Amino acid sequence: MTPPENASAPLVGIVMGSRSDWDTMQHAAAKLEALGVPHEVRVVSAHRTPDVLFSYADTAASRGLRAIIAGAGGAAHLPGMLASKTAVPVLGVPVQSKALNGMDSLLSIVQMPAGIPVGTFAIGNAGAANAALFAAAMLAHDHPAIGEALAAFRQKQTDDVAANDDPRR
Ligand code: RP5
Repeated sequence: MTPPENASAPLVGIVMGSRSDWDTMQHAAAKLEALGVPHEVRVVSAHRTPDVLFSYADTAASRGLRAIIAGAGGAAHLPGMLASKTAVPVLGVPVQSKALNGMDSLLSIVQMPAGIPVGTFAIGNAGAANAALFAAAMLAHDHPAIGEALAAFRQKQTDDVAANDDPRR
């Protein structure tokens, strides 16, 4: 018999290349929190802690993670390297870099050669928030409470626009 799933075990891992990415990646965490998606947050650098990256990827599926949201800036190898080491879907968030405004991050993450996909989101805060909403959508079928929270979020967003449709008010 399959043991019951631990309701508080993280389903989504949020990882980032540096603590300096948290300003951006906190928007993913906030959305997951609001939707009641169990998640964890870690700094894992492809360049500075490659062994940690490998072990994080190696254990992701067996620990119950169903999606990894990976944010990085500059030569942003983290999402692609994670994807190369785990079958857990990786959602990449290009962090806005100082030198090139995040174009470097975006191209590093989005231009994966065929064979190892990384879902790539917008540069910066919007990308982090949308990666979380996407992860929630991936989980919705198997976790109805997450699906209901996501539907309620979307309905409220729609209602807010309708209730404020005159920009002069
Ligand atoms: C990347 O280098 C990180 O993802 C971060 O966006 C960027 C700069 O890192 P720090 O020098 O701020 O640690 O690996």
